Amino acid sequence: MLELLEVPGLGPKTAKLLTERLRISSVEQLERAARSHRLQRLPGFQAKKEENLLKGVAVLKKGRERMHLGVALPLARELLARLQRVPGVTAVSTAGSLRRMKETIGDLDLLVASRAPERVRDAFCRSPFSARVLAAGPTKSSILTPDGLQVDLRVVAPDGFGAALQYFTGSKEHNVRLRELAIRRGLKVNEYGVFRTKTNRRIAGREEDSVYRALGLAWIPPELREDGGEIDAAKTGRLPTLVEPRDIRGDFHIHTTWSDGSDSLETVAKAGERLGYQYLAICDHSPSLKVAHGMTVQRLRRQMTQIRTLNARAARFRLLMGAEVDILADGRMDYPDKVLAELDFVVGAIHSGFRQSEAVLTRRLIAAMRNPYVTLIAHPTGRLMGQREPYPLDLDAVCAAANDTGTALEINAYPKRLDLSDAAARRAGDAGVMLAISTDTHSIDQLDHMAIGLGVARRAWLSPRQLLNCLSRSRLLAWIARKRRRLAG
Ligand code: DGT
Ligand code: CA
Ligand code: CA
Repeated sequence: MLELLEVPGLGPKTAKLLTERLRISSVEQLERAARSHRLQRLPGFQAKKEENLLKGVAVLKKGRERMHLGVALPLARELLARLQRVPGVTAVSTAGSLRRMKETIGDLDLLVASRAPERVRDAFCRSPFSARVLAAGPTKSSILTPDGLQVDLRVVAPDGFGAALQYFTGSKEHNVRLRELAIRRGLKVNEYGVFRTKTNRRIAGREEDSVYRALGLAWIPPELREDGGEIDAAKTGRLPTLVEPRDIRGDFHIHTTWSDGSDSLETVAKAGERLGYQYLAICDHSPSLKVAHGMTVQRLRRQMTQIRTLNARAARFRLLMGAEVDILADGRMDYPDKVLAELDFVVGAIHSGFRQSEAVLTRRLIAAMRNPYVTLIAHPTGRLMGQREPYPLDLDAVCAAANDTGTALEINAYPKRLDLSDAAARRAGDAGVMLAISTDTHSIDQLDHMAIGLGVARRAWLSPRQLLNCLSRSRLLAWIARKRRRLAG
């Protein structure tokens, strides 16, 4: 029954009915029964309900097939640290979709340079991460981790590391384009290097950047290698200056024990200071979100007092007084304007009424953006990978309103959200919208999800000037004040 409860939209009552009446205990059995319309024999089961359960199964299966970055990144980090220590290893790197920071990863690809490949293979296949060895050759091995995730390892000679890294980073589509370009220039690219077609002489391959240079291109950051115009941009010197970790001055949308977070204001402040940030915006929930212990106005004001006290002790770092405020079904905010005006930073979020139509949801978000005090729209499409599809939204209209009102849109870095997605964030960025990466942190270890949000921002071709996080504290506050002045008068 527990497995059935993982299906989005399937509650305990239905699960009980399914196990007792139809002896269904797995997601696979449920899918088969729904497809052959056996569920409709149960009391109270209409075709619509059967259809909805099938949709839930599809969402769940999609989430299971591929791992999200929150799982893949730490796993890769640990494996690489282990391989780095094997004698004879001169370089290690991630490759494939993880190096490109795609939002979900099919299998993990790792690349190692070494003159003693057998030692690397043995260390890999005998590590505690290997529950089953699928292949163990001198240059290519594959394992399954105890959680059933596949990891592919390739070991190459040090003088071909760059070419192999380029090749195994992909994407396949990017590599196809690159090979076409090479042929037009009388060259050949493969996993061993760049060669002149006529003489078969190798002209590049030790460093990845030499591969691109040999083809007349600037080095292309892995996050852009999706055949989305990056090769033309590299040819003509129009690659964006992508945002880097060191550009990030702070984080927004942080929860504490005042609502549903697990760390105190003080702990969060210390963690932000340790990260070298100038600011963290504390954004606990508003009263409508009862399940998350939303704060009454009175409690919010008590929290503000405590933040002021903490800030008085800090030297360079500051907590910003904020809130994650529900956007109600009719587009009004869950705190009155005069309370919002007391805050430094206001995140507007939809947490209910996901089934409204596209027109209504779009109007609702735009109404929130017209509020002078709303700084940022959180997780604009509401998706939760493996759990909930995004709700329908007119993204172009939302972007236009964001520009009009001076409101930023969020790239929520929580691994199951990544909302806006890379594609949507690129569209918003192209439309001139200001974006913000927030970790939506509920415990301080999640502040590290910034790296994942940065991956999305980079895949969206974003530069520091397009991100709120890259503003110094005083510029950030000035940016917020401008909207308030313009719309509140
Ligand atoms: P994934 O694993 O589905 O998230 O996506 P990738 O991009 O990691 O794909 P994967 O693991 O099949 O292959 C890793 C990289 O190897 C891929 O990005 C491009 C490169 N590659 C080069 N030639 C080929 C080829 O003939 N087939 C495949 N599948 N990949 C190739
Ligand atoms: Ca892969
Ligand atoms: Ca692979």
